[in-house]
Amino acid sequence: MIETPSPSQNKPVTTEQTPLELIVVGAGFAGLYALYRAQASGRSALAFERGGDVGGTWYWNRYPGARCDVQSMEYSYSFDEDLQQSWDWSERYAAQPEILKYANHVSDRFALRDRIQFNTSVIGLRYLAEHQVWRVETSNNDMYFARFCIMATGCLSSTNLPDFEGRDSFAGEAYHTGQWPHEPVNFKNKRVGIIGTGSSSIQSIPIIARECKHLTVFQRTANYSIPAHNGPIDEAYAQSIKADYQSFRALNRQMFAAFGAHSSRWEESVFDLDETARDEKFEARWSEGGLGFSSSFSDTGSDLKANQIAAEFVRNKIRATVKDPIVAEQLCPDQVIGCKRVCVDTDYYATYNLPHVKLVSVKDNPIERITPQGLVVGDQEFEFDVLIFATGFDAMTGTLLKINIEGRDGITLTEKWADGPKTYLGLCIQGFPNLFTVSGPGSPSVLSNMIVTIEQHINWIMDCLDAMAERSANSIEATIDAESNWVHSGNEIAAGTLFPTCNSWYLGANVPGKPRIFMPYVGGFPNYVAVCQEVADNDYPGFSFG
Ligand code: NA7
Repeated sequence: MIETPSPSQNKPVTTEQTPLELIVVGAGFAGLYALYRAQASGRSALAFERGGDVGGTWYWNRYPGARCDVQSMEYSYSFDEDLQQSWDWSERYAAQPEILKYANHVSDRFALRDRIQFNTSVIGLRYLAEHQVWRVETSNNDMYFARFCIMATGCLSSTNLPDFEGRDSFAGEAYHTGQWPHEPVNFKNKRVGIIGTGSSSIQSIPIIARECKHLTVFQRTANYSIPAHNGPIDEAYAQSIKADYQSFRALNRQMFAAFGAHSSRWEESVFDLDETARDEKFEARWSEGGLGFSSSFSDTGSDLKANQIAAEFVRNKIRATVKDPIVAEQLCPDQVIGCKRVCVDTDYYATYNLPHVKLVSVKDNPIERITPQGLVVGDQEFEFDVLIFATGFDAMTGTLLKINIEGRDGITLTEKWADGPKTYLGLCIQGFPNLFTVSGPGSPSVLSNMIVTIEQHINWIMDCLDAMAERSANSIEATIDAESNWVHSGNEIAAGTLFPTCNSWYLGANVPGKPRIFMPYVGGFPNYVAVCQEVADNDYPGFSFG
């Protein structure tokens, strides 16, 4: 039964006739900024958060070594000068605890907590066309009404736990990296198995290996990883950024992925140089480390032959690091570099030189079943005390589709997206008026610096609400034509890149049965912002108002 909530700041009584202005789903970086903007503009707002506190992705992903792959000076909010001046990052790449501390700091500084219900999932959203409001049902059996919904649900917020036979029969300790316990996990004298070699695994393996008795890594697809060269933040560098932070932010917003303005990148083609000169440049880029390696030259991110040269450079680094040549070859990826998200590591490949670390390829011989003792691959049985699923996420759409979202005319989001996600600008969905997605499919999202994208999205949404107020509109909805054109042009841009050439989570290929659609907008952050701005400046073509 749905109960009437008792009145309080974070449990307001609402009705169809007296709705809140905004419901925000999620209290990660997107939800927090949405609340901040709502508060600053005097809009009533309430957020629901599944976790026990703020932070979203950084609340859940507490596995050993969890760290952002975008540098600290770039991965932070830019909306408040005092905030960005007063916060000091301790490392070049911030670790999860520090990012979570930052999310908490922002929540306290701007008094956002009062408007968040923690440990509360939104389980149903239904658009009541006759009232032009959304009815929101929560896991606490409460019900609220709001004019607008902002889905700040994150892109990597629904874990992917493959349906291995006997998966739940394991009798030891089992963890997923994306739902890591809050208490430290003790690996001392334990035999540990880890499934998956994506970023979460690549970050945690070197740390777990230092502590455990034996570590076995089950790899289906080898991944490219570039050294982070992490360390304490260079104070002089941090101060030089802070001296004119807004210019640094502006420079980064001009970058394809809204970060990396200070990283080396060459205008010339990889084919303009002879092998020696080319390798010197790759070497310099490798020494710098970080995500941008795969697009060091003008064509390494876009031309297959150029890309293969960059890929071979990394493979040679792996061969030079890993002493056992068989293991080294197993660790050498063969897909396009960058078509799966490149990883950024500290000592990942070198960890395989430790005598107690073993790599098992499950590429041709998949994991057959999980047993109470461990797992079985072919005729080999492995026994563990701890089994870690570093198997990733049902990315970008997983969390949205878990909520029963019913739009205008009773159509559900699950029905609407049966063949893959469709949005206009990655912000709105035809048939779902007054509902906005943040960093959703069709936006630069995971191909960009998420905090920059989040600020851009929320700013656009708030401007849109102002524009609606000016024209006394109660509802906004994407038209079917605008949505189709956006999806079509997004697919066309993606088809012209190297991105769809491998089985990545960008494509939904990691989740059995998920439609294979390249989900993020791949035209680059600056182009995306220009289109969004043009739409706003020209009275919102592609939208209908009611
Ligand atoms: P990822 O990058 O999706 O990695 C998941 C890993 O788990 C990847 O190596 C998968 O292999 C592997 N996997 C998934 N299912 C299976 C099965 N059934 N058998 C064996 N191996 C499997 O997730 P992460 O959490 O590491 O990183 C997510 C993002 O967070 C990352 O890109 C950064 O943006 C931060 P596959 O490659 O599918 O063959």
